[in-house]
Amino acid sequence: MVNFSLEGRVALVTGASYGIGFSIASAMGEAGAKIVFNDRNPELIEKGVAAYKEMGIEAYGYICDVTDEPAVQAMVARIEKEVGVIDILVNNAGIIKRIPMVEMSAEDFRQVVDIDLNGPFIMSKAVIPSMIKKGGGKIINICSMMSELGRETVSAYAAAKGGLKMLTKNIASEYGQYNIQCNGIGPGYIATPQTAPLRELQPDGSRHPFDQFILAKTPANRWGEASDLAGPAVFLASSASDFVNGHILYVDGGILAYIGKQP
Ligand code: NAP
Ligand code: GCO
Repeated sequence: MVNFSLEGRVALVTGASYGIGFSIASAMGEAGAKIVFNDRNPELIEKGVAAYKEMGIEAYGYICDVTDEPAVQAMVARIEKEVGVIDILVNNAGIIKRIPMVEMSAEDFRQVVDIDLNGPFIMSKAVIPSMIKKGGGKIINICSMMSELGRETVSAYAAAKGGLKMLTKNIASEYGQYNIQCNGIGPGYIATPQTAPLRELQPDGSRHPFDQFILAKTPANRWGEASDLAGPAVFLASSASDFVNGHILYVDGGILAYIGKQP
């Protein structure tokens, strides 16, 4: 019988006080996992714990910036002591800065790559040794359409998410022998705070041009919801996907398959 249960497993989802991370962590909690999450902001940790509680999920929140290696190492050691060895890591924390490349400072470019690519490296490096000792584990990296495609103003984000796709394949290659599966989820355009600026109503009440553009590019003719990512994440976290490794699962309503509706 195919097993999608996460009973008895500890899942750490980074940046999961809200947004996609919260949706993925909630679904994993409903599938039986013990939920651990981190955020940089103490207020958001409190809000997040309360929001999980409202869903009947007892989540453990830790204040930690995924780019701070000593803090990440300390957080993972605390989690192992207080909750248990991490069986499932979801590298979800991420930012975007939408600036034309030639106007973007090296500092801004570095910050996006630091959080979106170095962060998943630091987090994965911290959890893999205990996964090996325990006999296996699951790492899920939240990639993006920009792991495959570019567009104006998102050079740093696309570079980071393209790198995250290859980091996913490399972790799969290097640690598959220890029964660790590392896969990616590539969300399409999802309605979260991160994309709110792209969906703002115009002064005349019409939809944002980018909003209309995405609808024309999406066969499903809608923006994704964070809940659309829950099932794919539980699948990749469960033993149902034990022979899936190094794969990026695009959850995009069909954007990558479609040339776009004729204007
Ligand atoms: P979001 O609403 O902006 O949430 C991002 C989360 O990451 C927040 O909780 C944020 O916490 C946290 N975070 C940021 N930097 C961090 C750091 N250095 N250390 C720890 N936590 C940090 O974004 P989202 O839309 O849910 O996206 C989540 C992931 O999906 C990101 O990796 C994003 O690139 C990816 N994604 C999003 C879409 C989309 O359309 N929304 C599509 C494809 C991929 P703070 O509040 O403290 O900043
Ligand atoms: C953008 C959007 C996208 C989405 C997502 C698409 O400005 O183009 O923010 O990058 O966040 O990554 O998969």
